[in-house]
Amino acid sequence: MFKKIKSFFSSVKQKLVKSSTNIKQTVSVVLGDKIEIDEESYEKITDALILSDISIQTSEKLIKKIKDRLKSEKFDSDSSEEFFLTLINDEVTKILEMRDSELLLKDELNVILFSGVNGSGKTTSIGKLSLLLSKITNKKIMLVAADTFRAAAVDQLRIWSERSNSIFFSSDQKDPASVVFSALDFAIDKKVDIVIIDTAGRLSNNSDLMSQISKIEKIIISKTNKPPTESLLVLDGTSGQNSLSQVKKFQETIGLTGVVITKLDSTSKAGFAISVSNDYDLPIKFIGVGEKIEDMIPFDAKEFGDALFK
Ligand SMILES: Nc1nc2c(ncn2[C@@H]2O[C@H](COP(=O)(O)OP(=O)(O)O)[C@@H](O)[C@H]2O)c(=O)[nH]1
Ligand SMILES: [Mg+2]
Repeated sequence: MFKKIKSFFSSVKQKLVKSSTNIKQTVSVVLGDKIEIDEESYEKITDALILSDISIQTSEKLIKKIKDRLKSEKFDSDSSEEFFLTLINDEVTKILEMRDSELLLKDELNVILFSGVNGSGKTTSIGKLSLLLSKITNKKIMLVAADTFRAAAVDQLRIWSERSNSIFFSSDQKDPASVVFSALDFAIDKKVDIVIIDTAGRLSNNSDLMSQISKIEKIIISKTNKPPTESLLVLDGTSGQNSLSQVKKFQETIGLTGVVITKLDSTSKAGFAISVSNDYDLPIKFIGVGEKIEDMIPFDAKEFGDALFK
């Protein structure tokens, strides 16, 4: 869907440079002029992958796949570093390609629910997405301010709706699920094509937050007779693997269809994205690499692999 404006987006390679430098340097130091990879080298490279915030489970899986391949493929000791990085790149891309990263949109009312903890980048990502969609489709878009916890959050979303020429829905109701209820009535009445729902990331406690998001999902199901078209969890890339526990909690509470990983421009931990996909069986739909609209990039496994390892 976004392919026709591909040149519009920032260069993933440039934005992920902090993450890629680490892995490449280690591989270069470890392999140096080795003519074969010994156990010690494998261990050092595994450590480097883990340090770049790929989970232990995923790092070990990658190394195992590479070992298996080297049983039948000859190790090219003339360009050991490049050869090895190509192997990792290949395996990482295979993992990331297993799940469909394309944003799903149907010819009916689409509901896109955004969830995630406070500050992860939900509102910004929604703003960028509505702008992107308004650029490439003629669909009627509506943003719903269901983060009733903070007044500033409502204004922040309103500004994005103005910039993207989309309909803005907010309400005086304090209960976010009630806001979503009214918003969906309105959307159905006005024949809106895409409803994007912004939610709160912090309530008085975590179980309140989880029951709130679950209630919102139930309202969507009862109003549209199906789960949200997309249910996207937004993760702060700078938290790296620390945010993996959030994935688990949200996944236990609602049916996620994918993740958006933000702030990958300001971290060396981009590797954790591979674990999100591998360990939780979720596609990455977008990555955020800065504050501008061109900095929210539709995820492409090959491009991501190349940015980290090529
Ligand atoms: N560098 C960078 N900053 C981001 C990105 N996405 C969001 N932010 C910033 O993160 C902060 C929190 O974002 P916000 O959308 O308000 O988070 P929310 O609480 O989840 O709605 C804001 O200052 C955003 O500008 C990104 O991809 N890169
Ligand atoms: Mg917000």
